[in-house]
Amino acid sequence: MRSLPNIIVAGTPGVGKTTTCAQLLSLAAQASPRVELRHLSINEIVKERECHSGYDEELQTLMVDDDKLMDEVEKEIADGDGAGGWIIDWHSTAGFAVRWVDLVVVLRCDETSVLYDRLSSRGYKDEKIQENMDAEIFGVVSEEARDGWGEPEDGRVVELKSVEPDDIEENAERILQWVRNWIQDHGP
Ligand code: DAT
Repeated sequence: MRSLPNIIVAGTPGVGKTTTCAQLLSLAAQASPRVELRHLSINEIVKERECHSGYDEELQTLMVDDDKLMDEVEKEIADGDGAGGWIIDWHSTAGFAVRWVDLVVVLRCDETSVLYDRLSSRGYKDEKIQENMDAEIFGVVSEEARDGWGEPEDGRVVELKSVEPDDIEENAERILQWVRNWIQDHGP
């Protein structure tokens, strides 16, 4: 049984997942009492443990081997110490077992010009920017999360706006508060 919840912070590239995770981990480390969250960057796992079959030049992305990736993820979050507290930073929820994850936070940036600027400053090609903007407009990540963890009213999927700089702090605070509530509800 986990003593802390596992959370996926998901969303289209550029919505602010890594920035929000960093802020959340920093708030949790400074909190009193401290909340022992740990960051699981799936990007790093894909690269470091070679969970891919090479680089797709057209799409400017690594071709992820989902089976291999999920084996590696399972080693960390399911077979590890089992204590939970993982903040999983990945654009997608695909492949994650529902039982591994207590909450999915989907960050949303519905201001397309803002998302465009963030993606173009990464040097993405126009096609890649367009593909990601379409995914954001159609809410692809959100739909996928709801397929696995239920509708937002069931309480395991939360959509948070990530447009303005203030949203980062606010979202990190909200997620930390959710963690505190979870601890209270599941405590010894
Ligand atoms: P992701 O991890 O979702 O790909 P990121 O955290 O790397 O995104 O953020 C991409 C860029 O956008 C980065 O320069 C920080 C900026 N950014 C993210 N969320 C923001 C927000 N809510 N307000 C202002 N800038 C934001």
